Order: sequence, then C-alpha cells, then structure tokens
Amino acid sequence: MIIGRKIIVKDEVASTNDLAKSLANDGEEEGLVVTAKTQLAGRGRMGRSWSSPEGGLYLSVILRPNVPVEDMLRMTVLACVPVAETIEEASGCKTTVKWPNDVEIGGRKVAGLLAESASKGGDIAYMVLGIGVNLNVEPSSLGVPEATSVSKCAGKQLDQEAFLNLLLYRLDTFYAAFLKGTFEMADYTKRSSTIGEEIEAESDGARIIGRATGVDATGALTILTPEGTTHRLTSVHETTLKKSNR
Ligand code: BT5
Repeated sequence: MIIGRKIIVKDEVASTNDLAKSLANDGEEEGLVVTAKTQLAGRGRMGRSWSSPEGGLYLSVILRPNVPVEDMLRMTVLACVPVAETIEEASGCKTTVKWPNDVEIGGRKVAGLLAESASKGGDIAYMVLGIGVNLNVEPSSLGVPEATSVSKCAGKQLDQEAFLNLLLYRLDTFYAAFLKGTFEMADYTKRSSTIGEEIEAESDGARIIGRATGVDATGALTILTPEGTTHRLTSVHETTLKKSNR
C-alpha cells in the first residue's frame, strides 16, 4: 500500500492541498496523506472556493507517478471512480461522475477533486490530489444550493475513520491499476452522467455545444457538434459544463 502509509491529521488548515504541496516541495515521499477537520481557504479550480465545514472530509495525497505530464488529465478524471466507489460502498447511495472532477448523488455534487502538479523535464515531479467529500454535513450549511451530502442521502451519520480507510484503500488500488495500465475504462464510463448528454462547455474562452460522446484515452471529453465536428476538451482547469437547453 502506497497511499496512506503516512497520514498527517490537522484540525484546521488553509487548504490541505497547499500543505501537501509544500511538503512535496520539501521532498516528502509519495503516499503521504494530509487531512483536516476544516479548511479556512479550501480551493476548487479557477480560484473558486470549496466550502469546508466540520463534518466534511478534506484530504490531499502526494503522488509521484513516473508518467509524462500529459497523463495528468487522465489520472485526475479517472480518480473520481475510487471516490464514487467509496461513497457507494459506505452509504449504499448511487453515485455518478461528472467530467472532469465531480462526484454526484442524484445529480447534486457531493465530492470534488483538485489535482495540482509540478513538472520536471516533461515528467511529473509530484502531483497533489485533493479530495473534498461532503460526508456528515447538512447541505444547507454549505452555502452551495446545488450540493448534497452523503449523510443526507444515507439518512444517518457515517463513521469518518472507516470512510477514510476505505477511501485510501480504493485510491491505492486505483493508483496501482492506473500505473500498470489495467484500469478498466468501463468503471468510469458506466458512472458518467456526462457521456451521452447534450452539453454546453466553456473552454479556454470558447463556447462549444454538442453531444458528449466519450472520454478518450487521454482523459479528454469528446463532443460532437450538430455540424459534425468533434472537439476534445482537454483543460480541466478552464472548463465548465452545463446541460444544454437546446
Ligand atoms: C472542485 O472544484 O470541485 C475541487 C474541490 C476540491 C476540494 C478539495 S478539499 C481538499 C483539497 N484542499 C483544497 O483546498 N481543495 C481540495 P470546482 O470544480 O472548481 O468546483 C468548485 C465549485 O463547487 C464552487 O464554485 C461551488 O459552486 C461548488 N462547491 C463549493 N464547495 C462545495 C461543496 N462543499 N460541495 C459541493 N459543491 C461545492
């Protein structure tokens, strides 16, 4: 087991990703996990914030995959699967994944992933995979109307430590399969709430409307426009999706 061989538990931090990144910069080995009960400045993509009240799970993992920088996208996208699996296994609630980095219950966001990396000569020097799960929180306390929580769906509070252990186990299994190239893409596509949908994407300033047809081997979302052009969305950081009203 690589992920979770060392765990740092904090009460309160600005962002577990920031702490993990500074430890990674200081040479910390891969597998280190940082968790916090609450974050004062939890972050999403594009400078957005991640609401982090007590009761939620906030963690960041340092990884040092021996893969080219281009594999980052695929890894970030596919890492939604172990998070979705853990939520389902712990709560019995059905989950879906929304490209690129959301896990949902009943179409509402219950978890988000934020991967940040540093590169060295075309390879990944380190990657910090941040995960926020609304575990035992009242959705109305999040200040995000479209969010939900695992406890709300399960109708009970979940054991946080057992959940974390299961999540680390699932992440570790995923990471090993990813590195070996044995991850089953079907485990992703069967959970996708994006593939097959008419969507509208804002990507790097451009607006693309069409049908999401799949996630390719690089992790990019493929979109077929009504004119018959296929676009590949490759930028996790600059893309927002919504269902098209067309
Ligand atoms: C994400 O960004 O979904 C990535 C979230 C990653 C959070 C983890 S927690 C541990 C680690 N440390 C950090 O500082 N971050 C990571 P994005 O796709 O940009 O979504 C952000 C948007 O989700 C916000 O603009 C809100 O609309 C919504 N949101 C914020 N907090 C939420 C929450 N607790 N639950 C559901 N949705 C939320």
